[in-house]
Amino acid sequence: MTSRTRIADLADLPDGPVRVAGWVETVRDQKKVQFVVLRDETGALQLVHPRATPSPGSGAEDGTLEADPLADAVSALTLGTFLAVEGELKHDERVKLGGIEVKVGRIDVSAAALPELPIADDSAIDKRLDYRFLDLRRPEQNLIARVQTTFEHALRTWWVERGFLEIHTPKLMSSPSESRAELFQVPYFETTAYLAQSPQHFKQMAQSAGFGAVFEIADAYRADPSFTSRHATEFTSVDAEISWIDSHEDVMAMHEQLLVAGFSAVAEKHGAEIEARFGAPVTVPTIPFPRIPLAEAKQIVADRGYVVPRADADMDPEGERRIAEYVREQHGHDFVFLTDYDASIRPYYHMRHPEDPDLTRSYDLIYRGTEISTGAQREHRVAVLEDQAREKGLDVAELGDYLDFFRYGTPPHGGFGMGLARVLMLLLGQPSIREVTFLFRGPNRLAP
Ligand code: AMO
Repeated sequence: MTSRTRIADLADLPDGPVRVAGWVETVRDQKKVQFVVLRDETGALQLVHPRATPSPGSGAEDGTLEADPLADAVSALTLGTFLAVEGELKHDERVKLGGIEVKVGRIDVSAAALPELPIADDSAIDKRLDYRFLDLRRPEQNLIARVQTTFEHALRTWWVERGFLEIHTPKLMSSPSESRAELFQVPYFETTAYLAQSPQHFKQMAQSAGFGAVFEIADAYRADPSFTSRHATEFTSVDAEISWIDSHEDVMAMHEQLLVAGFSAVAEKHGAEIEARFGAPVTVPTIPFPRIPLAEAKQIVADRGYVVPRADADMDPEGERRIAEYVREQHGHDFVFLTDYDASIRPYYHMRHPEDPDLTRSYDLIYRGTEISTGAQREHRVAVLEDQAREKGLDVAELGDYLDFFRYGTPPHGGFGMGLARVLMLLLGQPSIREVTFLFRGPNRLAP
């Protein structure tokens, strides 16, 4: 392994020889001195090379430059080129970029970039996605990747410390995991397989397996033709499922504590940098998050002048924005659980309220006006589950394996699924999940 000092670690070193490595961000090729800004995954550094000055009597006093192979190498550097540099570190508070610079002694080009980069910082998002590997070099994108890492790590830690098991469920399935809508089918030898729309079936299976509490962070697939800022055809779904709950309230209690753990870790580790780069602080939410039954939320929004188009339907995006506005005004909170959805707009596997079977023990979580999650207590009594499936017009035979999970004993259970990119987009004030997804997949985006 080539030894190198990461740029962020240079400030703590004394003046002296160092080896750094990264890519060329800018070159200022002046007559007397050359400057290169070198960036790595931790920061940017000024490299300096004073051109060789002509020695008296060399015949070069007339303005021609002294032979200086290093200067020629610097002049030849194209933006984006990856290279390693050996040189002398010098602390100098006049240097704007971090008060340090490295005087170049030797350059080893790893791979030179073509002379013209195909995108700039302000290129349109589609063009940037065509060259996502270059787009991801921007410090904002690097920060997003670090925030995602910290957030996921904090969720995992929170779960693992509480005895949850991490599961990896198959993404190739013999039956649809949510519904026949938005379903990708793939040829599978002599038959057809479906790509998992969520780990729903198998995280519930883990309850019947006696695992108690499980989580998974993995891809989910939806053949969703929409081009909104919050829909992808492949997305990272954050899922949890727990046994022995009394109602969806227990799921919400777990969900909000988990998010506080995730947001606290992000605020602590990246809060200052997020504020500097994206202009807004990270707000760690307080517990409990407000909870409003869906019917009441629709009424609140209607009273404030917006009638959700279909009375029997879910909140539409405008309704979500309006209810979030109300919650911000009344409770000073960025989150709201909308609860007790009508059975008619929920999947058959959501448990109904015993005292009002038209309503489910379910919720959606809205963050800054956008849905980030759905959760519920599940119907674990197989006869009731079959009835509810039939009521929705489903072929019970097609659900075969899934229903078997509940035929040999199962505890009461529930859980949620949450879109990782939606959380990051809203947390970091980004305009689209395309900005916070390593490689976005949509109806017209299959490469790179
Ligand atoms: P649901 O279908 O509401 O519920 O999905 C849960 C969350 O996943 C995210 N999501 C998406 N993100 C990006 N692009 C998409 N096309 C997309 N579709 C969904 C959203 C959404 O809130 N099995 C249930 C969850 C459960 O009850 O445990 C489910 O999948 O953030």
